[in-house]
Amino acid sequence: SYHLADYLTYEQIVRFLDEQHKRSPSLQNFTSIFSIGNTYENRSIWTIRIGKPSARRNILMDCGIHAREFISPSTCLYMIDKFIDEVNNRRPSILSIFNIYIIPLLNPDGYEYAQTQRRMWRKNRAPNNYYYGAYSNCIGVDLNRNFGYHWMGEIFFSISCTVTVFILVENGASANPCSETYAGPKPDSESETQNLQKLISQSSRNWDAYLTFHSYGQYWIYPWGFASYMPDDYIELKNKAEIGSEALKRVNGTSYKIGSAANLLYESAGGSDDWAKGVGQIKYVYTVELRPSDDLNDAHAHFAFMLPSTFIEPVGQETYVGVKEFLRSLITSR
Ligand code: 0X9
Ligand code: ZN
Repeated sequence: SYHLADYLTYEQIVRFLDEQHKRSPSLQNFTSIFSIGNTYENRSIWTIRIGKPSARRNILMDCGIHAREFISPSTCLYMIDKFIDEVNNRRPSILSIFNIYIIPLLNPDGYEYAQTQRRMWRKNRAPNNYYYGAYSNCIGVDLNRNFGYHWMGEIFFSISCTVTVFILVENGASANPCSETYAGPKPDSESETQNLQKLISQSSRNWDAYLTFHSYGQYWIYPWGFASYMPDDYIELKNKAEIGSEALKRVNGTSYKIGSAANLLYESAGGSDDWAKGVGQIKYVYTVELRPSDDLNDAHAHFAFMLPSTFIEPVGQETYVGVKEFLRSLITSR
């Protein structure tokens, strides 16, 4: 296995995936690497699948939707390394049951920009100069506001037969291209959004779970984000989140809070999680907000998005254990 001492660049991540792919058994297709499509700046969004030939069920995870959340891609890379250790070993494991698809960096344009130009960049790097809607010099769409399930939290009131009043309720998403939470000119407008949706929609795969890793705050959250009511099956989602977060805590004592996105954090429409559940019809959907805690009594809270690279290992280690225990709990339930 590999020691992740620093936050890698996009180029280094591409090389890392290639090396990981090469160290898995060459005769059998235990791992494969493919691109789900390109970004606005034409970078490939790389994905790795890890699983033994007998694996029939599928799990999807992504990292790096938000550019500045560096601990997220590093945690996906850490988990890739550990899952490949595991697929290489001869004992039966969850990888005999699940193919795990991991997208370590969904927003490489934003990530590259955050690493080289502006550390606190959050959005993608698409310009906002279309000829419908307002022209703006501001760049970037918040990909986690762009997914077309209750996008912008829109509510239509039909008054009589002819007049429709369109009321925008800004559920944590903005119509202003200069905002950090700009939802885009229309739902699903961004290529990063569309590429993830295409992967989820490929009907040949039936996804058991979708986990999307963000930072920060130490939350293991389930839908919905667009409104504060709960999915019908939220008890099951909550139970599995508890299994994962309890295992995670046993590693380094890190505690996570569990709840629905709108209740635990704030209402915000257009998230990849809401889309995965509402449109993609995936049952177990979670946004995991990694370290640090956002509790100001916590010694590490002040690091916020700038978690030092010394945290890559402990965060990766505990998250891997939590995710694995969560996956194990899925084996018997279906
Ligand atoms: O606001 C977000 O997009 C996420 N938090 S972050 O600090 N990483 O930006 C939370 C997303 C929760 N899910 C939904 N609101 N759908
Ligand atoms: Zn985020």
